[in-house]
Amino acid sequence: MRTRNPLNLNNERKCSMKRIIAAAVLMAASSGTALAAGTHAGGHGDKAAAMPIGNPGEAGKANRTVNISMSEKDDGTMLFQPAMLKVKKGETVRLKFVNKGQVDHEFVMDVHDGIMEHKALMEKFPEMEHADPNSIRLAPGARGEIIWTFANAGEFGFACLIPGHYDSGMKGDISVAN
Ligand SMILES: [Cu+2]
Repeated sequence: MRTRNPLNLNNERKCSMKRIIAAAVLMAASSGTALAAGTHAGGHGDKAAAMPIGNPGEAGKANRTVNISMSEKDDGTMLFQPAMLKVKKGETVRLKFVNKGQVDHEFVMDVHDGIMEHKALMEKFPEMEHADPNSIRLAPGARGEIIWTFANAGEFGFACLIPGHYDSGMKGDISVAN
């Protein structure tokens, strides 16, 4: 049950949101061009350094672990527990996830606008998965983790952007204090 590196399991199937956005822009700009086919590999990593919410952290610097579960309730509600994270600017945190539900779930953290943009894209391209370092997708029963350094103070968010899940309640807030 313990998965050492779930992020790398299906890399060839995944593509980053940046590439989805690029593909969407291309589709809008030109039709008929052979676009994006087979270009998904290696589409993530370095660009995370520029994210306002921070960047992938070093395991050795993580002095705190936060356990986050993903699940559904009988009434159709979907949720993260907890749905509120409080961290300090510069803090490196080990976010440990477990999908206790019956369907796939994901965790994506970003500025609120970024989450809403991702949400709209996921609704247009429901088959897309992101492999960005600020996200993780887990099958039912799977576990995984993200080690992250929250570089800037501010209010951020997280969500599951599999179509329908956000609207069923899968969202939360990250407050990064100075
Ligand atoms: Cu979900």
